[in-house]
Amino acid sequence: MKLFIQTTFIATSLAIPAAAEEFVVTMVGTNYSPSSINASIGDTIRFVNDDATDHNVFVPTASHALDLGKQEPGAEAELILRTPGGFEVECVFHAHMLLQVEVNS
Ligand SMILES: [Cu+2]
Repeated sequence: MKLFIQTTFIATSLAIPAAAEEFVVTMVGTNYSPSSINASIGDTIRFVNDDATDHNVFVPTASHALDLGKQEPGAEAELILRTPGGFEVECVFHAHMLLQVEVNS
């Protein structure tokens, strides 16, 4: 039983890179800040709405398609990066809000 637990623990550890980073992207002044991110698979982006208005993170790129839904002021949402490649994050409500993300394998 003990051996089984240790083996399971090692397998789980290998699946999650130890150096995974969290990038905090603030939505403020109807902009994403920062406006570009260079990340790796396993990293997380945490979107924090510091604005007085609603936002809605979405990605139209087919390989990374995503819709995090409406975020009210003060709300946070997380995106775990699982697929390599580049994509652009937009906002349903503000066409000029853009965030470039590059995910390295
Ligand atoms: Cu917005």
